[in-house]
Amino acid sequence: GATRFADDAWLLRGFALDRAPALQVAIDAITVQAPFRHMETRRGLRMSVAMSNCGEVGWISDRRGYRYAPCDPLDGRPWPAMPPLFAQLAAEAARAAGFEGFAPDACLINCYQPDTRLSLHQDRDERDLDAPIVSVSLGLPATFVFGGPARGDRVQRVPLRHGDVVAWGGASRLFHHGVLPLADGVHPALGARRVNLTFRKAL
Ligand code: MD5
Ligand code: FE
Repeated sequence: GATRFADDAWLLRGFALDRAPALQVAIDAITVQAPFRHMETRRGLRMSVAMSNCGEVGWISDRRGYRYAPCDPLDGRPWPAMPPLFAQLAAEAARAAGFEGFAPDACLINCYQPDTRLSLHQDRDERDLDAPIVSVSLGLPATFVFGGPARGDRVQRVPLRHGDVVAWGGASRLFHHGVLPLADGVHPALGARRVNLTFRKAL
């Protein structure tokens, strides 16, 4: 079932579990074309999360800042297409959380290894802030940290495991969030990593 952990924020435990093997095959194919890489921030810091993308546009960061771009800066070619399996899963999860008609055009693929973290931030580079965001967790478990509209708001910790899906919309779409440093471990299917698919309508 779906658990609401904030206004318009829904945790769908195990929603992607039966599709995890197929997702993994698709992720492997995408990351042969567009390998995971550590992007640089505007300030010149290397991000600890390794990233790739599929879809019409991909999220990138470099010394010029953050943006969505149609091509992979590593080779100048368009990002791999979003597999129908991905778009279907994202739309189904959004519907299960009460967001009808979600059609993502961007999927950021985050790869965490032990010690990798994602510091508290907001997602606000997207044009349509009314569209929800759907995130799919695969591999090692992580602790998701979820705050509020202000950076200093108190945070809740939400454990995310292999196959879990979260959908955010409405008010919580712009809330601060992050991921605590990944604990050591080996997942039977994915090895020593967590892979997160973040679906967005960016254009
Ligand atoms: C992750 N990724 O687990 C998360 C999942 C990112 C990112 O945060 O920006 O790549 S997406 C979590 C998310 C998205 C939109 C809103 C909120 C959380 N939220 O309001 O908490 O790699
Ligand atoms: Fe985020």
